[in-house]
Amino acid sequence: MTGQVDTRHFRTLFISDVHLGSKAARTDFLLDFLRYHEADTLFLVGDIVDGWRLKRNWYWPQGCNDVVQKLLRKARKGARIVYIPGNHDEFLRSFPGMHFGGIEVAERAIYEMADGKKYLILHGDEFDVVVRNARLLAYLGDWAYDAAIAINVVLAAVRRRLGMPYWSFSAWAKLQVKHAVNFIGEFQRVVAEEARRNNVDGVICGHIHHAVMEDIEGIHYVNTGDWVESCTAIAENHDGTLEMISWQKIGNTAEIKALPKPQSVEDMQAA
Ligand SMILES: [Mn+2]
Repeated sequence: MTGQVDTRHFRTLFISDVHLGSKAARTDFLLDFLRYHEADTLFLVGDIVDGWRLKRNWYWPQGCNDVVQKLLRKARKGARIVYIPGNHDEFLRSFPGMHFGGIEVAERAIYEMADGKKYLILHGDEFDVVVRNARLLAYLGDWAYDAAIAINVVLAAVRRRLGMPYWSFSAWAKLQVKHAVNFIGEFQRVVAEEARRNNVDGVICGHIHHAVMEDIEGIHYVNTGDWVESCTAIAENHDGTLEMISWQKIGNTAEIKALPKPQSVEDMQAA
């Protein structure tokens, strides 16, 4: 099949975990994706730039500039772009409400789809500590849950001060292969619970590099995946329905290229 790929237009697009500045970032696939997909609103759901990686070792090939230019051009042409920082680009968290080049920065957002359903949009790293200590926290109760999230924020800041890399959920989960599925399930459950606390119908997050759309006890849990391995985005159609798009190809063809597996611990730590 070599059929033409037409540009598709959506009400909203959600992408996350591009990790620009890391060698694992698939800027080639992302650029191609952005070429064929337009939206009125584009949410960048965190870890778009890998500030942690860049601080240690500056790596910024032309592909990274091309992605940034493409996004800025979309903003100039009238798309609303909202950047929700993640743990790897948390330097932006100091600037909520800031605008740069037509891009708004917000810590999290509540967004209404065309069908009236409301979604909480956040990156998700604040729940790492809850996932890792799920059993203990369940035993200690609600106060410990809130305290754990607060402590996670402080610990991340301390680690950053000391120049230590951010603890990586997906690298850690991959190393604990036997338990990884449980950890992913626990993350999804905790994030869905946060959506329930916010009285919304669903949640769209990133962080764990595990793209999925599913119902979790009445909450629509949606994860955007990443542009390191899965190369996925979530799109909202004009009727409010959501779909997952996987884009591991280049050029105006239907050819799908196999993605190489991450080569090193460095790549895995991109998460
Ligand atoms: Mn993250």
